[in-house]
Amino acid sequence: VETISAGTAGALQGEVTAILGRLGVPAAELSGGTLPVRSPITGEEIARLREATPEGAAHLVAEAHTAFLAWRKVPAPRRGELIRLLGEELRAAKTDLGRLVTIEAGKIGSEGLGEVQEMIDICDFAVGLSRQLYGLTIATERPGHRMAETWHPLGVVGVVTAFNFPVAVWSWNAALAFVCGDAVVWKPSEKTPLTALAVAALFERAAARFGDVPKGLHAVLIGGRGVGEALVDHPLVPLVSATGSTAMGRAVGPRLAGRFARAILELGGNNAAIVSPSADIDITVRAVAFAAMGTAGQRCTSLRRLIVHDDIYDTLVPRLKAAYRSVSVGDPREAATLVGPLIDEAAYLAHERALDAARAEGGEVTGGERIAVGDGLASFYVRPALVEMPAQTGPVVEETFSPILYVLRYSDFEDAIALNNGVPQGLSSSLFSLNLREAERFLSAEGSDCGIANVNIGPSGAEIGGAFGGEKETGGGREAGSDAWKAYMRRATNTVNYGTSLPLAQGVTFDI
Ligand code: UN1
Repeated sequence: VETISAGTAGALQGEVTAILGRLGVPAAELSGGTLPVRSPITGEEIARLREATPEGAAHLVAEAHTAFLAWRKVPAPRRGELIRLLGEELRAAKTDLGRLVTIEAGKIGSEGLGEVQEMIDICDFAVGLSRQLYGLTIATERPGHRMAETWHPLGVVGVVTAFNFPVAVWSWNAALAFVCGDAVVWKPSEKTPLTALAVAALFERAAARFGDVPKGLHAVLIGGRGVGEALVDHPLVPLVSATGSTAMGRAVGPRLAGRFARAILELGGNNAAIVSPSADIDITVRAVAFAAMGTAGQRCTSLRRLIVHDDIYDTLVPRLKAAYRSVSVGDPREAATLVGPLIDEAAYLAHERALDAARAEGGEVTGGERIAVGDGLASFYVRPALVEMPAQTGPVVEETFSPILYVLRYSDFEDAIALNNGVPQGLSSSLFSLNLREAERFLSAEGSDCGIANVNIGPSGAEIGGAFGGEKETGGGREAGSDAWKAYMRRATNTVNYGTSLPLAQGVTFDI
């Protein structure tokens, strides 16, 4: 076990209480409950929150539904004003909230701040959207008729989020849902409830400035599976947007389908990058380093598989190994750190299991070992692992939420695409190539089967302007930009007869 300097551990609870106080969460809310909250930086307990009960969750959903009935009558551009104010609150709170993300989720400083920036960006997007909830006018086959579609608010949207983007994923959903005229009930990860309380307090500040936001339009459910199930099963929740593991999606999806509710599922990824002989090596090394090691491999878009052409393998892989050996792993509060901790012990054990399984399949592992940071007992830091694999087998086809990059070889581009697509998950993918034919092939219908396909950038770090999500076991949902807003509204098709006769469609006659 390698040991790295401790940083300034110990004072985390005080800092958290102070930050939350500034953001509007009273200290009294942070103790006396049953849910311990730990910082992955040191493993120390930073709060102990009271948990909602399933009955309490049902009550908050009912209240949110009542709020929705009022909110849906507010004109959409006026609803956009609430999100404009939320964006202002987030700008003012960016340093504090970013720091809280660092403390609670273990992200390095720029990534904690980047997550808040992603929230600000989606607020801006949603404000513009509030004047663009367009429906179509459609040519009708009948004289004297007009056909159009109208988008109406949907209802209470359940939002279930994961620890790794504890606040941005809420914002992709909530900013759109509010301008679409919906209410939101949020079940954050049990591992990151403090950032959720902070965001809820900022929302309340924006709501107070707005003036007449109906009570209960936004609610947070702190707790575990029981409250999540109460949200997912509630008949007054027509849409649940859930981000997390494929296992979670398998539990949530059928429950929603059973009551014909909508689901936006953003589940596991197992993202690959193909490196062609024509690739710009400097760009490739930097992109791979960020995508595979950044966020300690704990993004759903993290790069997990690298598919390298034989002709470039011996140039690229040694450079990557050097980067893996030298990358700074440590306390994410220190400016020089690039790789912070894993979220908890379970994540570390999964990391170890995957590396053992890879070795058993003939994998050659560089790095991957645990690193003691501070006293090192209750925190779980690892050196990112690069694993040269003989074939795409065993742990390579699974998502392990840690910084493990499996490296595979190819000689034929079609085989590389087959490897890219040859896993159950379908979130994100990249190609590094300066060859136009390869690039267009990769992006074509016969290319990558993922929801995100990139050229000469890594698979992670998407902007909010595009629709975000993926296919197959990733769940098929789309969030954030493009026309993702349509999932948060219901569409009505309207036909109006302004003529003096009643022609029936399809030439049907029915003369009485
Ligand atoms: C996630 O990991 O759940 O594209 C979301 C990205 C980020 C979002 C990741 N904008 O990496």
